[in-house]
Amino acid sequence: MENSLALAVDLGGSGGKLFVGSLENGKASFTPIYQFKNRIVIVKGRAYWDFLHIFDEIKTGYAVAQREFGGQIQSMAIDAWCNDYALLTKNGTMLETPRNYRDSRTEGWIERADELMPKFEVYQRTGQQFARFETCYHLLAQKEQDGDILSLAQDLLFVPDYLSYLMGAQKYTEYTIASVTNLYNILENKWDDDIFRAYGLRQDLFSPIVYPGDKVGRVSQEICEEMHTAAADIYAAGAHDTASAVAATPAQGDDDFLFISSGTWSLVGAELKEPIMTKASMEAGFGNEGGVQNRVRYIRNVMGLWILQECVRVWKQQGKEYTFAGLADMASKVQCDGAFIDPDDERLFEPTDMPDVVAQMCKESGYVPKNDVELVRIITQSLACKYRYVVEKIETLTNRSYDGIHVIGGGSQNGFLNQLTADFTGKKILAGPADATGIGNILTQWIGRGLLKDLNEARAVCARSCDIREYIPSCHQDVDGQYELFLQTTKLK
Ligand code: LFR
Repeated sequence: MENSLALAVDLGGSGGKLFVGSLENGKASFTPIYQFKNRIVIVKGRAYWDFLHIFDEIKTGYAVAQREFGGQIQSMAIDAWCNDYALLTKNGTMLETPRNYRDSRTEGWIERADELMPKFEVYQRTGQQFARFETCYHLLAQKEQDGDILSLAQDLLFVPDYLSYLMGAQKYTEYTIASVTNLYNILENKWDDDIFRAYGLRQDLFSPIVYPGDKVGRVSQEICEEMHTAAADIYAAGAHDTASAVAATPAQGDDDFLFISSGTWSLVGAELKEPIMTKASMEAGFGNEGGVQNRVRYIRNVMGLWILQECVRVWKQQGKEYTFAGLADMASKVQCDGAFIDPDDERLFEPTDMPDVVAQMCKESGYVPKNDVELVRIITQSLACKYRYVVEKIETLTNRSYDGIHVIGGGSQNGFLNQLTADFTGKKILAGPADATGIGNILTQWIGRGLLKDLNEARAVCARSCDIREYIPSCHQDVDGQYELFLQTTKLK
C-alpha cells in the first residue's frame, strides 16, 4: 500500500498543533506530534501576531515529525484562522508583521463600507456575514491609516498561504479563505470586480486561487538543509481552519447537518449544498462560507471560548491558576438561574479585562456574580442559550429541522457545555473529534493525493477512526423558562 503519511499544521488563536495521519484499510490514526503557543502581541495599541515565532515553530515541528516518522512523511498542509494577511514586496519580504483580526482599526468600518456599497448588494455577491474582523475592513482601514505600506505591496498572502509559501510552496490564495473576505463573489467564483472598485482596493495583490486538495509545491531544499530533514509535497488544505474542521465532521451520507465548530470561536452552522442569500439570512447574521469540495458552511460566529480563555489569562496575571476542565467541573456544581450575558456583546471582542467586563454585564442585568466559578457558569449557560438561538434561526432559514448537532474542535471536550447545549437545544449532541481541524486538513490531503475518493469517504474514515461522545437532553431543568429569561436579559427578543 502507498505510504499515506501526511502532516497537518493547524494554527489557532491560542496555539499551533501538528499531527501526523496514516491510513490503512479504511481506518486512520492521527498522532499529535508537536505543539506551541500562539498569542496576540500588542504594540502601541495595535494587535499583531508573533509571526516569526509561528514560522520558526512550524519549521521545528516539521523536522520533529519527519524525524519521528523516519523521513517518510509524503505531504503537508497548513490551516489557520482566516482574515489576516501579510503584505509582501516583490521578493516575498513582509512589509509589516500581520495584524491580528481583533485589532481596533476596523471599528466603525462596517457602517462606512455600507456607504461605498450597500450591504445587501455586497451580500448578494459574497454571501458573507458582516463582521468587523473581515479582510475587507482591515484593508479599508489600512488604506486610510497606513496607505504607504499598502501601496508598496506587490502581493497579499493570507496567513496559512504565506506560511506555505515560506515553506516552499508557490504564491497562491486558497479558496476557502478567499471566500470569507467579503470581496469574493461566491456565485461567480471569482474576486468581485465591482466591490473592489467601490471600496477602492487593489485586486492585483491577490495570487491565483487554488482549491483544497491541490498540490502547491514542495518543502524547499533550503529548509531541508537548515533543519537536516527530508522534503515533502505541500498541499492546500481547507486553509481556513473552520473549513478543515467541518471536513472532519463524522456525518454520514450526503445529507445536510448541523455543527458547532467549537474553539476560540463557536461557529454555529449547517453544511448545505447551496448558499442562502436572502435579506432575511443577511439580517440574521449568516454567512455562506466556502467549504472543502464546494460544500457551503452556512454559519454564524458566536464569541465562543474566547471569553473563558481571556478570563483564564487575566486570572493567571492575578496569580490564580485554573484549568478549563477544572473550571467546567466546578461551574457544573453551582446554580445561577436567570443570570445571563449576550456572548456576542461588542465589549467582549477585543483583548480586555474579561472577568471585570463580564461581571459588569451581569450587574447591568441584575445579578452580581459571587466568585469566578459563578462567572464561568454564567458564561457557559449563556453560550448554550446563544447556540439555541442561532440553531433556531438556521432551522427557520433552511426550512427544516435537525435531530442532532455535531460539536467538533477543542471545545467539544467541555462536557458541561455539551450537556447544557443538549439541554437547551433539545437535540442530541455528538461531540468529537476534538482535533477536527488537523484531521480535516489530513483527510483533504488524502483526497488530493487520491488515497480517498471524496468527502463522504473521508468522513466515513473519520467516523470509524475517532471517539465520538453522545449527550442526550436531560429534562431536570426548566430550560424553556431559562431560555426565555436569556432572551429578555439580552434583548434578543
Ligand atoms: C476560527 C475562525 C473563524 C473565523 C475567526 C476569525 O478559528 O477561523 O472561522 O471567523 O476564526 O478568523
